[in-house]
Amino acid sequence: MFDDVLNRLGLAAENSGVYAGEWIEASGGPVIVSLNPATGETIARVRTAGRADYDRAVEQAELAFRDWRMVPAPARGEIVRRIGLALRECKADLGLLVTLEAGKIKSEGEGEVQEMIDMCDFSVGLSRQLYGLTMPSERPRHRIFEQWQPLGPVGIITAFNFPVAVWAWNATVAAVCGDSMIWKPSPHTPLVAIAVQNIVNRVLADHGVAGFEGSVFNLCIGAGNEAGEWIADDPRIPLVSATGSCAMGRSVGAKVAQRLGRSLLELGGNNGVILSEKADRDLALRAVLFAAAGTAGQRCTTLRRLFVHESIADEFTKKLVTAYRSIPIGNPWEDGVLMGPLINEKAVERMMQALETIRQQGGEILCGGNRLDRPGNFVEPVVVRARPDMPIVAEETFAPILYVMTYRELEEAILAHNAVAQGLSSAIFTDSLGEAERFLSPAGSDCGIANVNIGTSGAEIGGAFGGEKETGGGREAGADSWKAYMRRQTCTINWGGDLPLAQGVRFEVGVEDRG
Ligand code: UN1
Repeated sequence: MFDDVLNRLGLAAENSGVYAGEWIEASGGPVIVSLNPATGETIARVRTAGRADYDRAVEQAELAFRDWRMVPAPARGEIVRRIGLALRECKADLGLLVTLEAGKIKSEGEGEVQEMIDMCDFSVGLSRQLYGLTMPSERPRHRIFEQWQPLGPVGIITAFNFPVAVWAWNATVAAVCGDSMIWKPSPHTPLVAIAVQNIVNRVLADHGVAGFEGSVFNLCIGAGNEAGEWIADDPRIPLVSATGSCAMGRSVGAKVAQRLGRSLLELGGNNGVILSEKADRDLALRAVLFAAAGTAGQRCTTLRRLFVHESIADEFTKKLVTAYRSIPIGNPWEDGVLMGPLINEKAVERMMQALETIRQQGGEILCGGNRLDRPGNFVEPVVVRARPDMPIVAEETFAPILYVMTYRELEEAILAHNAVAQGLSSAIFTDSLGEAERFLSPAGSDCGIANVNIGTSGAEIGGAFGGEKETGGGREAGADSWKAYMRRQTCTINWGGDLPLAQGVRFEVGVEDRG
């Protein structure tokens, strides 16, 4: 049905999943099938990497790094600028492919490509702003400064739910920082990764920096977790940036730490909103709907826990349930649809198990929770009346389940809000300056993202993205996240003829000519 889109993005019925300077045969792993989660139909097949295929890709990244690091950063930025231009041209096609493969609604599919474009623009600017500080030296005729050097091949592990934007968070920044890379996407969304690689290849073929070996951008699609483990264990890869579940991060983080490598982890969230009685409730209702049911509850920033002031809880919950029942669910490429399917059958099963556990733990399901009687992985979004002490509330179920709880004092709400292992995104809805500032104070939200009068999801790329505690502590995208992709070097230059030592230490050896 969408064959022309696939054609334009360079996809065939069966594709190689490994790019190592060229698309290679990739015979080491099994052939995987990309399914449209809205229909259950096969979109295309992908041959996945075995160890030898992976090694070829890393070798290409290593080779390219030697030359890429010597290309001036603004010239690297120029390549990224051209990638941004190419993405603008294929925004509709690539966005639609995200919709077909990940099940996101059309505007969100295109939004992801927009996020990639934004990252390109940001990184181009960054390519002239990889600033190092200069410090005054305590010694005469000395200068101290720090500079940021390229790091090496970066491993990029991404999840199905932001299958291309998260690549851009990492790849565009890594590229201007002078790093080459190897990308391991989710096996649920291999086609969008191949399409992105094709776009990058086209740009490099037309405008690449001539005369160097290897390949800066490489792709290695694995059938399961293996390829991620190869990256995590590989001392040739000084930085592993991984986005996904806490379980994945724990495994990858431990392996990278074992070899004393560097990891940048962006893991699960269990994001909360505090809704004060002093808030604009209509605004809050709209924000809660997008944050909790948008992307079918499959963002790491999805709102999962809503703490409502007890004085407005009944009225707000009633409105919420009415709104939930009117969310249009359906084929994500159709206009007007706001909620598409879950990514796969397993995700539906996990959601159904979670609903069972919720009932057992005394949660009251106020609406939703049925699987739709049609092909694809469609479910109704769920509102649950819950208590913060229900164990399941502390878990991240990657599905549209919203726990509504009540509070009396703000302090109590903040405590309950912070009482989970994850620390990604959070928000308060209030028109009280005092309440808002309390939420943003050191004794407030403990998350990497803390918002006021705006939901937990849908962050812009300009700010650093990531979270604390079991979310992993990494920061990607904007602000000064680039520093993770470079090595810091402190340099002291002595331009005088003497050799004074720091801290006044004296170390004089009688070396003068005694004749
Ligand atoms: C994720 O779910 O992995 O803030 C990332 C947001 C998006 C990124 C989510 N910009 O919801």
